[in-house]
Amino acid sequence: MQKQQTVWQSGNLTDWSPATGTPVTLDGVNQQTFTDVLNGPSRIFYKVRVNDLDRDGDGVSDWTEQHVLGSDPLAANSSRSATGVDANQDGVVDTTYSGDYVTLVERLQGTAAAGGFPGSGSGGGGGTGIASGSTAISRTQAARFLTQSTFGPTVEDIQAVQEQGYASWITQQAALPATLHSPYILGIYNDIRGQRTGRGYSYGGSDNEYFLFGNNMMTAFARGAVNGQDQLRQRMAFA
Ligand SMILES: [Ca+2]
Ligand SMILES: [Ca+2]
Repeated sequence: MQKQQTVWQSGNLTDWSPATGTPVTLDGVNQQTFTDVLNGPSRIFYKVRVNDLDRDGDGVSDWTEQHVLGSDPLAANSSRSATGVDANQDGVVDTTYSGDYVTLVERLQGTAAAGGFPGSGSGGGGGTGIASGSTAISRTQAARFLTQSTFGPTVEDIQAVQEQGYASWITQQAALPATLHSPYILGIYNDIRGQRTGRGYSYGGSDNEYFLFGNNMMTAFARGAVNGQDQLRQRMAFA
């Protein structure tokens, strides 16, 4: 059983309390019968709450402990010791999280070396023997990486980094053909000498003695930065 069902009762739909009575198990199904409800002196409302079973109360469901973390569903700190958290970083521990919950959060974020559990100071996770997950890249980590290596993370890039890993993504980026500025410059040069249909550049002078402003070189770079697939190369050029 991975779920916990509880029956609650209320007389006014606002104040709820656990319903009295003891369920019985019949053919593997928990049942509870309430008597004298319909003809009682006042109305009573009932509702059923279904929660993930968390027998050790560490904030991690039994199912997750057994099938994801491999931790003990009957011991709150089976994977590591409890960790104090100083969320506002004023030097005072605000609350304490159970060790298994911290392990779950680290699993979601990636390992301590690459991200870790916020507030755990030393980075946590070391030497606890918690298996695997060491190569998992969280969306947060991927986004942080892409903020540094591109002109902004996209959903597609985050997915790619998560799937490929950092090194493979960099290798792939390096192999992409370079987004060159010269085709754009040549394009507007040809345009100004011809039909002048382009609106994406600026020029001065007269019809016969025209010239391209120097800032067209800057827009060539910006176009590459925004549209180029070789984001890493463009970002390095920018740096
Ligand atoms: Ca638990
Ligand atoms: Ca546990």
